[in-house]
Amino acid sequence: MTTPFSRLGAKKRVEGVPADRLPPGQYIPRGWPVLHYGPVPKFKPDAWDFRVFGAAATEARWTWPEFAQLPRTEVRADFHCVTKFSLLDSTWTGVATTTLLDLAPPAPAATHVMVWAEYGYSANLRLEDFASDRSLFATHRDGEPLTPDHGFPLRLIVPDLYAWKGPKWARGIEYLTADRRGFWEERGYHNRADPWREQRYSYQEGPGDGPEL
Ligand SMILES: Nc1nc2c(c(=O)[nH]1)N[C@H]1C(S)=C(S)[C@@H](COP(=O)(O)O)O[C@H]1N2
Ligand SMILES: [Mo]
Repeated sequence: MTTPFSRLGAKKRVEGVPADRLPPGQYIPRGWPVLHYGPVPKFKPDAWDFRVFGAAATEARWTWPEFAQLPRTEVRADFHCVTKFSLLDSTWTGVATTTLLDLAPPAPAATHVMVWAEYGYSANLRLEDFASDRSLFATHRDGEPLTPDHGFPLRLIVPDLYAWKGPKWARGIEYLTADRRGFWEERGYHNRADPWREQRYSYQEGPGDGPEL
């Protein structure tokens, strides 16, 4: 019998977490760390919009009141940061990526997306990873609105990839007809970012994993 979440020192918990829940090299910290590059943007509801552009069948733009009216979904999922902390069992609520794909579909030639956030942060994803029925633009975690440092009002959650693939303070989707590296993918992180295959760094990439650096 295993004790769930027995402690390894004061902050690193690994024992007792079922092996199929914690990808290799990850641990459970206390609380929910805040991690990002640059300052926390201030939400300006009147200026905020969410745009779909690039290789789109038709471009789309939602203001904050419009976005807030979109159909909502709930996903229970874990979250894995490449710096090795994992957050298990969160309930995320927000707008499914599949809903946005239906409302503002890509052109047939689109293969990838770039998700854009405040201050020019970006993350690229294969269209199929973005379109997973577990991926969503979240406004809430465990019933509470996101706090500003965790991405309020909107962040992408892609449970099956490392968390840098989920921009906080998301503002738009660019459909791409060829893959292009996002912010961290240009700076040494793996283009694909599957935590179960421990795809942390770009030097681990094989042929076909990403565009030339
Ligand atoms: N806009 C933006 N989103 C971002 C980042 C960032 O630097 N800027 N960092 C990513 C990384 S590396 C991680 S691990 C998660 C951290 O989210 P958290 O601070 O809510 O734990 O946000 C991701 N989203
Ligand atoms: Mo991260």
